[in-house]
Amino acid sequence: MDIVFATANEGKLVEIKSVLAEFNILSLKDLKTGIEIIEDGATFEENAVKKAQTISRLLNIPVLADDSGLEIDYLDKAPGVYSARYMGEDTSYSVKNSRILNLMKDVPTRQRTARFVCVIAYAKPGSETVTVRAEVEGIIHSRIQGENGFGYDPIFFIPQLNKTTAELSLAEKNEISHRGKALKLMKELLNNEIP
Ligand code: ITT
Repeated sequence: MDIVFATANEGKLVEIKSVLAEFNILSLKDLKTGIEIIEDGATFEENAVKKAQTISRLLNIPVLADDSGLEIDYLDKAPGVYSARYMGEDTSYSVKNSRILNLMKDVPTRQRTARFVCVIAYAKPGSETVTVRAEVEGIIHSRIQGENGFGYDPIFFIPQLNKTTAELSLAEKNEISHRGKALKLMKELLNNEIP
């Protein structure tokens, strides 16, 4: 079964395709709609719903969308919903991550708490849009560490695993991550509850 996932983020897509392996996932790049969705919501929910509904209405088919980001408590939950645009959309993550580490360089471990948040929305023509949310707690690491994943993974450290999420395999990250957990919740909805 084909499922449209309204994302252009390749890092997300790798994780999405791995968890939703029984579906054929089509991304915004596959659809070539050329449409740019302005993510102007104040919450992850608003942005995920807007992305899913915009593409669902345009194509008149069911569509999934993910809005996610990193909340750093010491930075008043920034970058939060602005995670992709933080310090400029075109700034590389090695620069963004280094700058965050620099902003936090004298901050003790107990004040370095952070979480990744993921909201996935499912919009279907003629039905109420549904959302699921999941989070994973961690701390901002003292250095860039790990090669896997994408975005802020090399600075997001999970003390229980003694690793950053950039040191986890795809399967390990999906097991514990905000997106992995949200995708599993959405998969249950798709398989059981949504007519
Ligand atoms: P789409 O809207 O096309 O899906 P995007 O990258 O613009 O792609 P978001 O607006 O949801 O997506 O921004 C999410 C940002 O949060 C993403 O670009 C990363 O910087 C960060 N992020 C989210 N999940 C992450 C993860 O699992 N690992 C590392 N960084 C993550």
